[in-house]
Amino acid sequence: MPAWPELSMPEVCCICRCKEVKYDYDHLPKTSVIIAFYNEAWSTLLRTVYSVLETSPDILLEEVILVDDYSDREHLKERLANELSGLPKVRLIRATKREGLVRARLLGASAAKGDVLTFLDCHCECHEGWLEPLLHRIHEKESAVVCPVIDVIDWNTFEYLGNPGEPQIGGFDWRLVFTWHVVPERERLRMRSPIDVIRSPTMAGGLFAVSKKYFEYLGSYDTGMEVWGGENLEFSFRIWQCGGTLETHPCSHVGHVFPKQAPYSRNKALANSVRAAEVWMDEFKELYYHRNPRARLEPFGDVTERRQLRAKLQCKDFKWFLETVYPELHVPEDRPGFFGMLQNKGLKNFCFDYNPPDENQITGHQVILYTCHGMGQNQFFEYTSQMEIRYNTHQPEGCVAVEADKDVLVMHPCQDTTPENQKFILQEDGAILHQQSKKCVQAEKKASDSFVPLLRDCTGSDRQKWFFKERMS
Ligand code: UD2
Ligand code: MN
Repeated sequence: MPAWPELSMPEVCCICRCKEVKYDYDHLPKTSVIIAFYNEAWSTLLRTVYSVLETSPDILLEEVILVDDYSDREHLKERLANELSGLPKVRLIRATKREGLVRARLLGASAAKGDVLTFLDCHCECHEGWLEPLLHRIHEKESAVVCPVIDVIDWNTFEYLGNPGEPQIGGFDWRLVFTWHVVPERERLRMRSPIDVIRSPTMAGGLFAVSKKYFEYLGSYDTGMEVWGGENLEFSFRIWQCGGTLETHPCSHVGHVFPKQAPYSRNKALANSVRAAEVWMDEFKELYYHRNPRARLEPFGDVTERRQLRAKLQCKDFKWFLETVYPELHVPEDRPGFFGMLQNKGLKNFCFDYNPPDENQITGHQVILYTCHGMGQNQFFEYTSQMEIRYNTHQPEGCVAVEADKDVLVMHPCQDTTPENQKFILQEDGAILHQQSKKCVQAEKKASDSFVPLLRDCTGSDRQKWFFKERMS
């Protein structure tokens, strides 16, 4: 039972309640703050360093380790070394070749003397009181990996905007893209108070604290990962499956600049995600490959050692993770022959396509037809045993629907029980019958070169025949 019965819906707290907490500073572990950077701007990098120094109680801060991942911008050379040399507790380590964020962070970790490693991106601003809750939690539970709430720093004005509403937790979709979610009710009921830690299936990746000993026990990072991407989900799966917990502390806030564009190419992200899938996801990796067929062809190197680590630590399987840690995630059925591109027979090379202007607001738009590309993503659909045509690459998922007296196909939110206007019968001859209206889905020309699926009287024509194809052949 929650400890605050006067509230009907248990709340996650705002920063005010946090200020009442008193910490036993003498008994908290000390931390090394590790900041890897590559070609970062001067002002954002220095803002990060100064904010750590100004907001971290001296007794809790062992050192700040900056790791230069072989930057080539002039201001990061001597000028930076000079600036930092006057600062207490700050050390600068330089990689001798480009390592990517995983190995750059590990360079910092191997030099660290603190009991706790606190990783930050190089364009952050720590908020007063950010550090104590993280260290307190790790002191209480060594196998807890704890993230601050990530506040937003405006990418144009660099104003600290904070975080509207309650903190959110991390998830992912079946393309292995990280997603944000509201705290589910089951978690609110588990929390002992509004300022208790919030368990999170995954982390965004950049900002977290972990006991140095526990980090090493868990196998630190997968050093086969290059540049950027994928390591956050890999580490999240590993923490949970191997016996730890991943949490966000609502009292710890750190601002972060979410840039429109990074100062480097992110073309290694796919291979990194494949490594995560290959080591941790068991048979569920197929759901990922179905939605991103390119991933199946991506060379990902050798993961033998990471699989050995999983065996050595006797980690739980991915099914356990999905059921126990992330039950909110819908697990697709992907029955053979019922997922992939949904291609028209009469119009040859045209497929169902859905491309919402905003990835986070995917419902409400019309489904169109587009030249089949075989890359999954916007052309991935699944026909389920619940008679839905699900668009389930993204989170939250969409289901194809027809509104009353309309003939166009639009995307609606999926429901636990399929609403009548979302029920389709995929017949053996390839016809897709909309059950409620008794009409068939037909490929039609909209303008000179654009096509759409529309509901029409069933005629049995080839333009009313459809088939699923997993990939281009
Ligand atoms: C998010 C994470 C980031 C990382 C990434 C997935 C947050 C706030 N940020 O992307 O930490 O987990 O997802 O990989 O959760 N860097 C290097 N060498 C490189 C590339 C990057 O040192 O080759 C540094 C970079 O300067 C920065 C950090 O790694 O300090 C993360 O990179 P980012 O800020 O470009 O990633 P972000 O925030 O978009
Ligand atoms: Mn960042």
